Amino acid sequence: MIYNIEYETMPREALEAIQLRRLQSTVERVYATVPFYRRKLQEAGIAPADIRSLEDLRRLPFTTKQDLRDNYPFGMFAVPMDNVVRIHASSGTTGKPTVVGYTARDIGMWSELMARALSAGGASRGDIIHNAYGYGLFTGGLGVHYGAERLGASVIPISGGNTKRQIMIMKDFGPTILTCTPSYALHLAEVAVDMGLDFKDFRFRSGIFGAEPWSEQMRAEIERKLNLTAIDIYGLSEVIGPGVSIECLEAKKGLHVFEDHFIPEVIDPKTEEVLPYGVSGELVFTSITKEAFPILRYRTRDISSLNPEPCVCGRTHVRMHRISGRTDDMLIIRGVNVFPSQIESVLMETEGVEPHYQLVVDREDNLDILTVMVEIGEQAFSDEVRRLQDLEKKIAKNIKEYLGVSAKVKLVEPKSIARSEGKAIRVIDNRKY
Ligand code: DLL
Repeated sequence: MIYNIEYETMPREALEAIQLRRLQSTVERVYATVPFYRRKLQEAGIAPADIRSLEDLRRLPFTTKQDLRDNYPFGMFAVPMDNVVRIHASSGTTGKPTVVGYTARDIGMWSELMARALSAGGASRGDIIHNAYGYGLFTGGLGVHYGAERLGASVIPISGGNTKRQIMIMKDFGPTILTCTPSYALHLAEVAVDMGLDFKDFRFRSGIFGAEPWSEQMRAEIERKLNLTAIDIYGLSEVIGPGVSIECLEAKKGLHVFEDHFIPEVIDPKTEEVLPYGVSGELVFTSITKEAFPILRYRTRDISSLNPEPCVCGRTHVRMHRISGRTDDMLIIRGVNVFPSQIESVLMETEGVEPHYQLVVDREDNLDILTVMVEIGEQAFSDEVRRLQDLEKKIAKNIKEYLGVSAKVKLVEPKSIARSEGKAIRVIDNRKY
């Protein structure tokens, strides 16, 4: 079902007129209220009045994760803190997270977009939504939650983890829509089998899965094992959280971008030139309605392409291809974004450890397992076993505390990690998507 017929099926011309008006007012507002944007625009020689058509979007400077980091924590907010009612965060490239804020109106807009998304994925008022995205600083849990309530569905705010209890609740409460990461969906299916239960006996119709990369093969496996229709949902904290785009139940072919709120572009990551429809490159988003944290031309590092062809579902919003990779080295481990550089900073703060390490990522029972192999110095290597085990534990604890992700730490002999002539190979990802 289409939640907002007027906006989701708006003819292109009318949609573009709204986009232009909203873009102009966003540029005016950030110019007036965010010193970072004013400086960037001035450096590029652009005044807000220069934005006369949607084509002029290309003249605006890009925004990157580094810019957010430089303005940590609240430097890019466009309203006084008095008007900020919610703060979320996700991992930055080094120690500090990427922080975003929302006004009450932003939360209202986001709830509407998530109601639209859930609706596109097959949910409606009568549904019970089992929401196993994490609640907290991560945008997944609360994003889905507010959308589910806006839709008028019943939401079970179960959050992540405690899998056996989740299965018991599924059996007893009879939820009809499942929301979680695709890898957790497969893990749930396995645990159910271990408990002597089968998803065929549950009442799920649709699952709305995202927050990490997955593939058509994985979709087929999830649909078979969980006995439901699997829908891809995409989003990122910097733009709003989940609810930037979603597949429709009718086509399941590309994710409709909510273009009345976000303008997508695809660029060549090297030349930064805008690429035509159908060509794969880096996704860039501009928010055109957000108040607390508007963002101009945010470089997502996610790889995709855009398809403007009409869709059988009737929505007129452009579709993005499912994410096929990233242009940087960010890993997503059990839904947590992790940069190798963050692990490196933890290691570098630990005495006795050498700056040679490798991250190995595996998927066991559909759960991501991160193993950090670290070389230790000759001195430490001659220590007793117990001391080495303590060191492993200490590093694992620091990684957990610092990054929020569990890792197995393995100390290895001096000089045993292969040296490379060029770029060090820091990551071995054995997961099959
Ligand atoms: O993952 C928001 C979200 C929550 C999306 C729940 C969907 C469902 P971040 O933690 O900021 O936000 O991570 C954003 O996750 O740049 C992508 O690399 C990746 N990602 C998100 N959705 C998908 C997807 C949330 N459907 C980063 N397919 C993004 C592939 C995805 N990658």
